Amino acid sequence: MPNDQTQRGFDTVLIANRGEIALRILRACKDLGLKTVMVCSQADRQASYGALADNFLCIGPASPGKSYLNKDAILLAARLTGAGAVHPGYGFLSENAAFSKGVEDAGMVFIGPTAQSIATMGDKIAAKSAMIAAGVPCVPGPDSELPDDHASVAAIASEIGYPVIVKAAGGGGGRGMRVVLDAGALQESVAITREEARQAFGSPALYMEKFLQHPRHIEIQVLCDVHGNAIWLGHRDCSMQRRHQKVIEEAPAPGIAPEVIGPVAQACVEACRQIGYRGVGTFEFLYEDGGFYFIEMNTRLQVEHPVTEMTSGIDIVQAQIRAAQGTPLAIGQADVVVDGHAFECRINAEDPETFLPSAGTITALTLPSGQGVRVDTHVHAGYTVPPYYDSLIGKLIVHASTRDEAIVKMQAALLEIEIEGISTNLPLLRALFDDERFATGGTDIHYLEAWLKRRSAS
Ligand code: MV4
Repeated sequence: MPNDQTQRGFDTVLIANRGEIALRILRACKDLGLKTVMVCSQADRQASYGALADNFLCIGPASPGKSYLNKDAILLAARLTGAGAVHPGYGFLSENAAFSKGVEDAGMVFIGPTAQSIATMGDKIAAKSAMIAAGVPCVPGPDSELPDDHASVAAIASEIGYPVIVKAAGGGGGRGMRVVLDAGALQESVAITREEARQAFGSPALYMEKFLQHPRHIEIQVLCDVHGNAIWLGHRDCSMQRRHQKVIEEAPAPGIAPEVIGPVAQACVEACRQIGYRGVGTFEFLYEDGGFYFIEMNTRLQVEHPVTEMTSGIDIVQAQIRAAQGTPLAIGQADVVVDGHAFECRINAEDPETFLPSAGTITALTLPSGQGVRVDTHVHAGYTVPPYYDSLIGKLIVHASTRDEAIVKMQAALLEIEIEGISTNLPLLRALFDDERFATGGTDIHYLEAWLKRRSAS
């Protein structure tokens, strides 16, 4: 009965991903007594974490399109190995509605939301409508597609008030959007964004919002079962980013009063119930001048989930898998207690000045440890970072009673960690944890890029 949401037992999980998250998921499966199948590309055949799985299969060439994005190859591997569920991790097929449907149509469980939920949140206009219906505060601007005629578009823009931002309905994560400063730039900006949207997303549909000029990026983590129970596990600040790539994340977001975010989070949970959301999800907000404005919902496990694990004490990947099995949530909202403060540094194999990827062999590796220090990584001395994938090679996570103590702990951990043989962004991370404004907390989404500009000028 693959479509009965409450009868979804499985004893073997196929992990359709690579690197640190593949290992993270493998560990959660083992904790739950589940067997694992790991699939990989030819470039990852040597990866040592493969040997930890009960089954390790190569499904195609290095090119992601032929391996980690190859739905048929993954479904075939699942069938051949008797997997009852597929975990997509993040990136790759994790927010692909057709893949969720393909897995479930094949009689297996997709460890993630339904194809319907993924499709709704993938359409940013539909997502915004769903949020408005649940009372989630959104950025000013209509939850409908921009009309074709310029006069109507101009009327919408002046109603919102400049500056506005034009976004592709099929975009997200910073793709397919353009800021418009005044009425004179509107017509051309809309035309260009429409063409880009048509090319990139196969749909010219656009929508318009008030452009917020100095927001922070704050997100709310939710967890839902298939019985109508939904809770939130706290919030994170992910404002420290460059070109839409997060560099440092923390939980909780500093300086946010519980009475301000509480009702927003309650509305997120209500939205989950209304759409029949299942598993884990993240509501992304812009936070400016004391107000929260929904921008997108991510329907996957996120890279930065560990900071919420550290502050909530909940293993989010285990919880996600249990939810997929149809197990009712074991805890209610009152059981969620946020304890202390956590930071995550994303460690990337890249040049710390130019940000160019740095593939190659790690010749020596020293990892920090100790109370409240966690490293999520698949790499080791002798590991070769392939050039074909994302440059993330690991995450350094610390947890302490207060934000100030967590900063000190991260500074020490960043001095302990040594990675030789490839370039990494560790020098950048060390410099940021020594930055006074960052130490104060609450820097906005533009802070890092402005900081880098100042640094290269001096
Ligand atoms: C915005 C915005 C300002 N105003 N929307 C970028 C990624 C995508 N999730 C939405 N994004 C933005 N939407 C309005 N109405 C500014 C951004 C934005 C941003 C948001 C979050 C984190 C980093 C960012 C970097 C540049 C722009």
